Amino acid sequence: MAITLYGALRSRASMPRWYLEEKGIPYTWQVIDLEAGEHRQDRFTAINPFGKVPALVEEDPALPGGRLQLFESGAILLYLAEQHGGECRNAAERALAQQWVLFANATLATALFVPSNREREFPRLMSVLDGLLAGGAPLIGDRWGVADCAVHAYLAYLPVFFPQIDLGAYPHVQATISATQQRPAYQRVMAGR
Ligand SMILES: N[C@@H](CCC(=O)N[C@@H](CS)C(=O)NCC(=O)O)C(=O)O
Repeated sequence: MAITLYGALRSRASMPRWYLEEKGIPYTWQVIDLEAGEHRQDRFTAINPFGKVPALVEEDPALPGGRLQLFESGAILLYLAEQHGGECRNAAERALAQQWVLFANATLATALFVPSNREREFPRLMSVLDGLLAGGAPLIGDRWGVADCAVHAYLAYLPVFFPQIDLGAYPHVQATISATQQRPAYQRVMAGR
């Protein structure tokens, strides 16, 4: 098996990269220079025709055709969790993982990054998340996993992209962000190594 993750620093590639690091899954990190337009060049659009990062390529004789090419951070995360992370062992576990990854990438991301949603939707989601995160337990089961990776990654974006947002009303969200920032695997990814 040989996994290559294509991405850029401070991009959504951080999510699957963090998962790979946490789980100790061997991979090659291939930086795509967005400023230089490398993501629009044939070599990369042959992997993701939409020219966006992250994208993943896995080569393994056991795969159909010996190779898998994937884009969309959520699809990459869910594949890694099932194929290499020991998660999603049955339909119910898979559905719960999908629920949280879709929540993170669709509902939470939209509340954060679409300015018109930030005022109404964001506080509503934060209040509920704050309650769910109290106690620090993983979102699914008793081990850190793909659901935590997806949701916590967005929460940890908050101080980076929106330092002006006051999180004082959400102490458990704040504690989750601090705990995430202290995880060695997260630090390695954020340091850009
Ligand atoms: N929904 C996609 C979003 C991918 C995306 O928009 N990636 C950005 C970087 S965070 C990108 O490649 N932007 C370059 C461009 O769109 O030209 C995912 O989660 O993978």
